[in-house]
Amino acid sequence: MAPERISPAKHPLALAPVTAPPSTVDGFVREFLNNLNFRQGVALSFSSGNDRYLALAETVRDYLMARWLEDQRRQRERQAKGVCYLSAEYLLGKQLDNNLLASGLTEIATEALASCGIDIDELRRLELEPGLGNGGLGRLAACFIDSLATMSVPSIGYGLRYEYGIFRQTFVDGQQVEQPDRWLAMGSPWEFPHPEAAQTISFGGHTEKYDDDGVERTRWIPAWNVQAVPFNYMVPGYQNGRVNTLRLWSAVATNAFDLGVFNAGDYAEAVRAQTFASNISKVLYPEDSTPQGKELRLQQQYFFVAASIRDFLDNQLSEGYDLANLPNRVIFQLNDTHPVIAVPELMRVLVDERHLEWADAWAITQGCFAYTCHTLLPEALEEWSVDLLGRLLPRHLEIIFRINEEFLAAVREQFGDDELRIRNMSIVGEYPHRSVRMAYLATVAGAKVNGVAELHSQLLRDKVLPDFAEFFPGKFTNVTNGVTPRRFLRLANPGLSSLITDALGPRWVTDLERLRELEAYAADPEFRAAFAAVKAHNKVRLATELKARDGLEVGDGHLLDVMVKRLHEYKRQMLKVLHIVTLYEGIASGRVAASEITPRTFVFGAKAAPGYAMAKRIIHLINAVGSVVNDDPRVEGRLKVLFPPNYDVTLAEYVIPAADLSEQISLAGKEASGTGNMKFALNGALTIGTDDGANVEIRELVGDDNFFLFGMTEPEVEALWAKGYRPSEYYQTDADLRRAMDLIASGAFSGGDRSTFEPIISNLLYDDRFMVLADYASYVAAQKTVDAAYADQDAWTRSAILNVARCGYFSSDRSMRDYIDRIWHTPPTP
Ligand code: 26W
Repeated sequence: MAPERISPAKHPLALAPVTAPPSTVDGFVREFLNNLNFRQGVALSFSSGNDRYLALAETVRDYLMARWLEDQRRQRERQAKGVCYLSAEYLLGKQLDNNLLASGLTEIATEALASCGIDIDELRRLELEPGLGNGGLGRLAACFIDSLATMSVPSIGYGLRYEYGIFRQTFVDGQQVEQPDRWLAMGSPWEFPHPEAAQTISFGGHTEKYDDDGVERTRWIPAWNVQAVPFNYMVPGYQNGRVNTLRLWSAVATNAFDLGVFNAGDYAEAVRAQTFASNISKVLYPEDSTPQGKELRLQQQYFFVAASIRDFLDNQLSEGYDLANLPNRVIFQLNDTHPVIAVPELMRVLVDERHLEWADAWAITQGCFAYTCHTLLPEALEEWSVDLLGRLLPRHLEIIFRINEEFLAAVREQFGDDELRIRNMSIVGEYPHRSVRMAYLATVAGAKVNGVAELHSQLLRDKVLPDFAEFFPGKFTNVTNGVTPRRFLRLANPGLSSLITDALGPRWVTDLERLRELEAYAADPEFRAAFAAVKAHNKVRLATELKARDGLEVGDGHLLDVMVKRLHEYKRQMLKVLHIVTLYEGIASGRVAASEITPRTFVFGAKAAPGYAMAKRIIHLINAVGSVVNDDPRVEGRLKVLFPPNYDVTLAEYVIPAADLSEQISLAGKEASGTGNMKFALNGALTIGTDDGANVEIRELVGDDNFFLFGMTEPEVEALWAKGYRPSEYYQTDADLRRAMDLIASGAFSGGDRSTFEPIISNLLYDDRFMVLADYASYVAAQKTVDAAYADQDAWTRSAILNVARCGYFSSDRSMRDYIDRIWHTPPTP
């Protein structure tokens, strides 16, 4: 909605540009007390912690507001080509510290609050992080929008404002129990609702053709609709005066309350529409690999993309904008297939509402979309049944059929009547039931298709979408993932940050490749000592946090061996468990002297999708092994297993800077990229990993001497699979493996009950789809080289420094530069 015309203002203040409050301690105190008194409506002496936190947040907002408003005005005025990032997930993490850092107010705020008798750290702890994502994909979206703002690239992030984010994980008798994530309960100071910009989103119904002055057109007669209300979130650039916008949509009923029905006494019916509507943005689907194909999920996807496209066309484009130029004005980046229904939606708007010719509309659409694939697991590729699509979005199904028809005609044109190829490439699949393959639709419509690491993009071309790579030669590219150094180094690791800044100056925060200059310092014993002291300090910080948070004790002076990521069989947490049980069994059986084992604390963090039974059983096993190992005097001081519940962005910010060893042990060819691997390396942890995803690029950059490689490569995995993989053979031939598996099967970790973990053992013996047993020996051998390496602390520290120095490439700023160069062509607007 273009800004409502208001008569020209006369008061000088109304004409003056919006200015931020004075960046002084006094200025901050005044702003803070104003917010506490006038916004929170309490006096300092009667205020609650939450009042003080909300007032602090509002104060930081006020300092960023001027930049934000100016940026919105500038972006709308300049009409420069921008990026619309469409993502069903944003795993943002806590906002306060990032916004303080971006506005350069951390010290002033700390001092200002202290002068009011307030410890800012206490307020930090009160913030609830918005868990609007599952894992890698959601966190990547958050890193990307941070980089776009810091690089002054005109962009908007669009998504869903789930009322309930990713579930809170608790453990009951070692088993995962999900609790609802009431992240909005204590207020949400970082969001700005704009009900005036609500969009009406339709569903269901039918379509009909009609004649429009001799032109046959189609109209959609929907059966019901809801309102999409936008909530704006600030996305501040790092100390560059820029603030981009994240616009998340929330669903409310068009007519939330039916007074007539209410007066007739049917209270439930009176609010049924509201309940029904708000369900759409009620909760995040907690799956991160296996789509459940639920109708509500498709409603969520269409809801936010339809609102986003309409919002962009109505509110970002200048009056009377010629849509033929749209590809020069915006690129809609599809964060996996979840938003791909945006393609038929834009076609519907251009053809049915703006009356463009089909061919013109299709040319525009192909120029406006690009698709990033984040997975290699066939079961993670979304397909929507033709029945469901036809019922919920009848017009979109018609459009998808026509897109497919024209696409297959072009395929026939090039390859002739190769029916098998046609069937393989059809966007509409026939078996087991008629369904729309969303990855195919995204590939056909997208100007570019990219994977998220070199190996992944290669496998996309060769294995997942080979026919499409052949048919669209120039369409496939790669952009290796990255992480924001603001949150995952500057904020999470202040000790290492000041060490780097002392050595190199402050520019590394926005130019991470400068870390390369640290290489020289690896040879400097003083720098090594300072570096090791920082790591030791981060370990104490983690130990304090885990003690306070979950009553867990980190082993003193232990090697911290960390595996934090979603629980999934392809990520092979079971390989880590078998290593721990091997070490434990060796000592418990007396075959290995405890003194021979490098003292280690194993830290796990992992949520399992609630419907993923095997993943939940593995969580149970990890906790069961932990409670036995942690209470066994024979391994006292040697082995500890910690599994703090509810791994999230905030816990990651404690764990990653403290880690010595980063576990990246997925089966080669399964992890698209990984981003935790990058965060660990940048924080001076050494990686033990397979040649999978971005591990390959990390190893290439840090050097083989500074990376513990093990396991099969992707081609070796394929070869073993082709040859026929019999996991039980490894059990029979490897005594250490057999002893470890037998100990688990014996009930030693389940009070003697052999049935508890039997499904895990039999799955490994007779299925083992992710070849845990095949890579076991190589893994355990690599872990021995880790022990040996760790014995030489100085060499270890030197290697850790080289990891930091050589991983500047993995900044999400570099990823953005690659997207701009290879896909978006949206240069920064300084
Ligand atoms: C519909 C169910 C569903 C939900 C989420 C299927 C797939 C997903 C995501 C694509 C899963 C995901 O988070 N993938 C991860 O994306 C990261 C960012 O690119 C990569 O680093 C990880 O390797 C990849 O597993």
